[in-house]
Amino acid sequence: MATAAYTMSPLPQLSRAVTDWVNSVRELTQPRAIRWCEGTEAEARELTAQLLGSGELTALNEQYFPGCQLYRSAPNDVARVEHLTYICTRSQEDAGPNNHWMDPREAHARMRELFRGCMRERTLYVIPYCMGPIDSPLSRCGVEITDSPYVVINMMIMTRAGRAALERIAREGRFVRGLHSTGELDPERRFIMHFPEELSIESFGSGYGGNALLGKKCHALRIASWQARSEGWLAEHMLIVGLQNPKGETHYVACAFPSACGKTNLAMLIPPASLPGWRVFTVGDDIAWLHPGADGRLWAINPEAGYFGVVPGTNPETNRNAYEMIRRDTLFTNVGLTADNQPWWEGLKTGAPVVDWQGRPYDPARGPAAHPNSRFTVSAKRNPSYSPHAEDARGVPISALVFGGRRREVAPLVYEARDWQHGVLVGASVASETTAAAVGQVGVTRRDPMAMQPFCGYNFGDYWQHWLNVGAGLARPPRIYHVNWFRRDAQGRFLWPGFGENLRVLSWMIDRCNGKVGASEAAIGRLPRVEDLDTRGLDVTQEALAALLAVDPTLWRKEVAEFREYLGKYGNRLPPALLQELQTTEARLH
Ligand code: OXD
Ligand code: MN
Repeated sequence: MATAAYTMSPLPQLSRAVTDWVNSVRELTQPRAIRWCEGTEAEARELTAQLLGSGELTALNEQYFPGCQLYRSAPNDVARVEHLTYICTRSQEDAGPNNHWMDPREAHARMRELFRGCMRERTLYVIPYCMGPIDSPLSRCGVEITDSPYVVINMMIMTRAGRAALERIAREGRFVRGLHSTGELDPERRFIMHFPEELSIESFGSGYGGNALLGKKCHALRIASWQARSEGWLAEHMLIVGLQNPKGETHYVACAFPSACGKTNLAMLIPPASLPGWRVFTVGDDIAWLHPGADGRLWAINPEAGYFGVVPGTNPETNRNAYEMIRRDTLFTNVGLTADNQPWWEGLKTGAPVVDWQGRPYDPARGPAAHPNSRFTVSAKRNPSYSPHAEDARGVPISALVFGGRRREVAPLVYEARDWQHGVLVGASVASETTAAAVGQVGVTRRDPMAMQPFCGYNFGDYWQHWLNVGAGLARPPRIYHVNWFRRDAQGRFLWPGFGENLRVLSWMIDRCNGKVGASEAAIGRLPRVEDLDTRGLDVTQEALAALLAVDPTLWRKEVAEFREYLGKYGNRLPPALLQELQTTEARLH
């Protein structure tokens, strides 16, 4: 909302605080030029043309993928680096055992040495951005300084970037400062530092995704989770989806799953033909900011404006909306190429790769054509199921919160927490098999409370207490669930078809919220009986359904004992109410 006074001003004149900071960074980093981002389409086109000209981007087949480009990252820079990601609070305990910690003075000193003169032959870009609808009181702003034009074009898709954001910063007088340089892409000189007490981020040595697009994980989760605690709301690793039932009632559900567990697919779910009359609307696919509303409900906005999604596996059966969405005006990173210059990835049922993600002739002996963490960056407006309420300033009201993980066994298809306090325990107990979204071993089960292990900007003990406080203040709290789409049988086969069929589970939750359907009491919470699920047209045997809804007390006693041991790390920061809930569950299991 540009005001007349602002409209004609050059950007550096809008906010003294931003300009002072840019000047101090210029002195430190010594760029050849400075460029402030207006956020216009013409500017995005010009930058893209520049990157195409320099060979950093490759244009894709214009007939089948109009307006699409390919970017190849350095082969040693392909995922988030959790082991090099730090929370730098004055007290180590405030960062908690869930984070790597460094003293802020030491971190600043190290980073200053890395940043000194690092932009000498480069342009410094200033990207003012707003996380959330530009006119929403729930949104928060930041400014990223970077020397990577690839980061700029990503940020212009993923956030509301440019003049309007800077005008808002000028009005509000506060913003998150994010300083980024790709450095030399040396993994030995790579750090992603967060200073929640200063609302600032310093990232050096990576140009990839969450390490470099500072609005996303660094701001909208790590720094925002800290901000949210002091302001009474929640910043969560959750998709937001609107589900309209055949009667025309829409319920919004927010779901927290670890990275690469299908959040984007669930957010864009296509109802199966055997469930006619349902419609699904995407509000967000990765991050939700949840604010208590005056009506006692929880209201959510998606702070992002685009999707930075995992490409492999995307096809018309797994996610038709995403498949259609990424066929134009999309930036691909680290996918393979076909002979006629179309992007190619594993799980795409058509075409064949001739070039792999590193630009080499494709040879299956060298691994997949597309990197398992290859990504698309695309505007949310390209999503055929984009919700008409995704831009609402007040957000959307949340009926249910869902936690989940990727578990071969133990966790049933779905269960419901008894109340909010029990729901916090359920969320805290999430564990999941790791994926390629972060550097490290893939497929090992790790604790990932609320799917926030890599993203919570402070001590989990304090975070769970904050969750309890937020719930205690809600007159009409959402119900809380846990799901597991990834249960397998003894032969290792998935028991549940997933994808569109997940709507059957979500529909049970909505009916629970409306008081229309039953459940059976189990030690861990409430589960649907087979007859409570809408199984019309579902191709799953009765035995498989029974296995999916089974709770094995022996496995669960072991699970809960491991969880108790894990919680021990949080010592006296652990909320007593959470321990009480754990005791209740233990007693029920014995
Ligand atoms: C992501 C992640 O990129 O969670 O969304 O890793
Ligand atoms: Mn994510």
